[in-house]
Parts: sequence; C-alpha cells; structure tokens
Amino acid sequence: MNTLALPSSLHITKNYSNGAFVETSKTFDNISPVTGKVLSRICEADKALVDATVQSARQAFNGIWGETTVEQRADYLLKVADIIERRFDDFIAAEVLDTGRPVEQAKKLDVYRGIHNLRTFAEIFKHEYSKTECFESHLADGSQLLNIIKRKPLGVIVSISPWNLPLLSITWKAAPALMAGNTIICKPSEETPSSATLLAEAFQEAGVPAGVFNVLHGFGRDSTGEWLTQHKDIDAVTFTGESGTGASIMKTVASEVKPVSFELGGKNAGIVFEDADFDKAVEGIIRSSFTNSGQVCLCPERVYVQRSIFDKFVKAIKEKTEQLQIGWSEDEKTFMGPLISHGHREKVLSYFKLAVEEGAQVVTGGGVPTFGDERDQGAYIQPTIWVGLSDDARCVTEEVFGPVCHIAPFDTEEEVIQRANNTDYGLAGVLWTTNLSRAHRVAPKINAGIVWVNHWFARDLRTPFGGNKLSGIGREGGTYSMEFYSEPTNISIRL
Ligand code: NAD
Ligand code: 6OD
Repeated sequence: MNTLALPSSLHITKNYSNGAFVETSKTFDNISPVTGKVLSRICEADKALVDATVQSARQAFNGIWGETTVEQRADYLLKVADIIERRFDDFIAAEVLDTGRPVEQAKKLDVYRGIHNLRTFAEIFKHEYSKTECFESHLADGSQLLNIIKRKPLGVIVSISPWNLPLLSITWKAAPALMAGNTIICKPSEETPSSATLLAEAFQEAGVPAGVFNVLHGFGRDSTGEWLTQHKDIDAVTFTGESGTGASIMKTVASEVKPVSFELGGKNAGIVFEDADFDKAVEGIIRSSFTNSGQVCLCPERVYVQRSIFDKFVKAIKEKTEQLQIGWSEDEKTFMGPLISHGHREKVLSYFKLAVEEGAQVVTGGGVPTFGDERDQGAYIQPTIWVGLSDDARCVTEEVFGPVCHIAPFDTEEEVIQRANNTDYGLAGVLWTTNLSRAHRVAPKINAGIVWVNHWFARDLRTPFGGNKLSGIGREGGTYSMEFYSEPTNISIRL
C-alpha cells in the first residue's frame, strides 16, 4: 500500500504569482492514478490572474531581475536546488502521488534531475553567458568599427509542460530561461500540478524576487494554457507535449511571430542487430519500452530485430516482460505503476483493440491487470508486445504513449535504416550492436535528435536535446538552451 502523503500546503494547491500563493474560486480535482481517489484540489488560474501574472513578470524583468548578474542568478538557482534536496521527501511524495510511479524511479530520475537541471544550468551559464564576440571592421573611408556581440534575454517566457516527467520538464525549461535573465510563467499539466507548486515554495524560500518565477494551474484550450500563449505581452513559448498541441500553439503565436521551442511526440525505433549482446539487448528494450509505463517521449514503440535472432528474442522478451512487477509505488520491487489517468488508459486500450483489428499477434499483455484491492480503481495496464503488423499499420506509425512495442524482423542494415526513418517523427533511436563500425555507420543515418547505442535515456545535460519533423522545433541543453532563451545584439562602435 502507498503511505506517502502530500505536504499540507498542497491540499489546496495554489498558483504562485508575483511572489504570493493565490487561491482562486474555481478548482478541479487531482486524482490518484493508483486508486482513483481525490488527492487534492487545484486552483485554476482565471484570465484576470493570467493578466496580473504576465504584468508582474514584465515588471520583474524590466526591474529587479534585469539588474541581476549571471552570478547572482546562479546563486539563487543553487539555493533552490539545495532546498529541493532538503525537502527531498516532500518532492518525492508530490511526484509519486500525482503520477503513481515507483518511488525508486522518482528518486533516481525525477527529483534527482530536478536538482541536477538547476545546478547544471547555473554552472554552464556562469561560464558561458557573459562571453562576448568582437569583430573589427575597416571601412573604405579609412575609419574603423568595433562590433561587440552581447547576449540579452528575451523577456517573459511561458513554459507549458506535460504530465509524464513533471519536475524534470519544468526545471529543464525554467533553469536556463532564468539564468539567461528572463522571467518565467510555468503552466504544469493539469494531471500533475503538485511538484510545480512545491517548486514555487522553494523559489519563495530562496528569496527569488517576486514576479521572476510563477506557476499558474489550469487546462489547455479555453483555459490557462491558451490564455497564456495568446497573451500579447509574453515574448516566447517553450512547450513540451503532443505534436498536435504544439501545432495549435504555433498557430496561436503566429500572428505575433513569437519564438517557440517545441519538444513533441515520438514514434521511436529500436534496432537489435544479430551481433548485439543478447541478454543486455532484451533487458534494454524492456527498460526503454516500458519505463514510466511507456510514458516517455523517447520510448521505442517500434523494435526491429535481425531475422536470425528474431524468434529467440521474442521468446526471451515475452518471458522477462511477464516477470515485471506492476504495483504500488512504494514497493521496491515495482517496475511499473499505472498510466497517468483513466482517460489516457482509454486511449491506450483503444490501440490494444486496434492492433488486433490490424492483424497483430499479441505476444503478451493486451489488457488490464487485477489486484483485488483499491488499485483496481486505478489506471493500471499490462505491458504489451505485438508482432505481425505491417509497417504502415496505425499501431506502428502513431504514438501510443503507453507500455507497448511492436517487434518486426529485418534482414539488412540498409533495409532497417529505411524502415526506422519511415516515420513522421524524429525524436530518438536506440541501437543494440557490439560492432563499433556498424554503430558509427548506422547511428548518423537515423533521422532523430538523439541516437543511443547499447543504452537508453542516459543524458549529459550539455548535449542538444530535441527532435525533427513532428517531434519538435529547436534544441535545448547546455549552450543550446542559451541560444533559445537569449538573443545576440550587435553594439557597433566607430573608433
Ligand atoms: P499535451 O499536449 O496534451 O499537454 C501538454 C501541456 O499543454 C499541458 O500542460 C496542457 O494543459 C497544455 N495544453 C493543451 N492544449 C493546449 C493549448 N491549446 N494551448 C496551450 N496549452 C495547451 O501533452 P501531454 O498529454 O501532457 O504529454 C504527452 C505528450 O508529450 C506525448 O506526445 C509525448 O511524446 C510528449 N512529450 C514530449 C517530450 C519531448 O521532449 N519531446 C517530452 C515529454 C513529453
Ligand atoms: O532528458 C531530458 O532532458 C528530457 N527533456 C527528457 C524528456 C523526456 C520525455 O518524455
């Protein structure tokens, strides 16, 4: 059973605007995906609060935050990171109760990365942000110019984030945005509001000036998300979520030509060559397809296995998948919790049905587990493996965002590269091979923002992160984030 409890300040989860926690009259329920019970009530920001928050973020940008040095901003973020570390258990409770994920995952991935994002961007920007370029020009009349290129922040940033990795996503955006000197308004997903308000508590305790970091709760369309992105006085939008939502936000900001950074959906390919370390590849594909109940944009939902090892691979992955423990977050043996919501489970179950209609053979899973306790009111689902679908089946081309993978045989390197790239998405690829030349040859030919060889999801935060095609626009990470959250100005001086 889960014994974790939300900190009492989150029983009514408030917005954080202009340095104060704000209650609104309209609230919605935060539902546990483990038991279906109400965890807390969330205050939805109304239009007036959106306006007031944008105004205070603008004032802070033009005033107190605009006066800070990059070193002072780093000190603030490092204090916030220390506070998260001190309140580690509260952050774990918030993240685990909202999502139903295993506590072990929240410790090693979510809350760990929340802290690491703040510290890493503080350090990178301290070293990189104040670097200037200089060009000397010699004009025809014999005079000279000195051109100094300085970075400046964009202004008020709106960050809209999804429910799958809540604290990781919000800190991944807020840390570089603030380090560049912007102010930010974060709208977390309506499904996972708790860790965002807890983060606001950390910003308040760290003494970050009012208006610099804000959290507004609510939904997308006809609610906080849309009101924020439609607002005339914001300067840029950084968004993580579905490709379709990205397309709507792009239309919303088009008339004002606002810059966007988009991290969107994926339909990633995993490729297992016959020379792979077999056991590691089986474990690796299971981990990459089913971690977080398959709710990671980087999960491979399409797996191609070289024909000579195909049958053996399918047999082994079936056996191991059936041993995975699905259950309580606090049980150390739990590998997989529930999906985020009953609504999302309906969507994933509709793909289970569709796969069979499209001719799939279900290797394992395909249904809902039963427990005989209150978890039966949760949003649990079985990890599911299909074979036998054609490459153009909807289950092989559309993002399901659940614990699913389709496994298909392939014969040659050229063929599998072509099939892996035959997608509207371009986020990630995973290769399993012990042949170094093959790894070097194949990896750059996969049309994706990141290709992992013999591992998955380990990230160096200095590297670029993002996707091609329907998977996004732009790259963030290290100095790539600096490129989005600031712009160069040329100061041209006649000597
Ligand atoms: P979603 O697009 O439904 O929602 C994301 C956020 O957008 C939420 O906060 C939501 O309230 C808000 N929103 C929805 N409609 C809006 C609108 N019209 N205007 C403004 N805001 C709006 O996505 P989700 O279901 O929360 O997350 C799952 C999706 O996110 C998957 O497609 C996954 O692949 C993708 N994702 C991508 C990455 C990446 O780095 N590429 C990372 C995580 C998740
Ligand atoms: O690792 C990251 O920095 C990152 N943004 C991961 C996103 C995962 C998507 O589900």
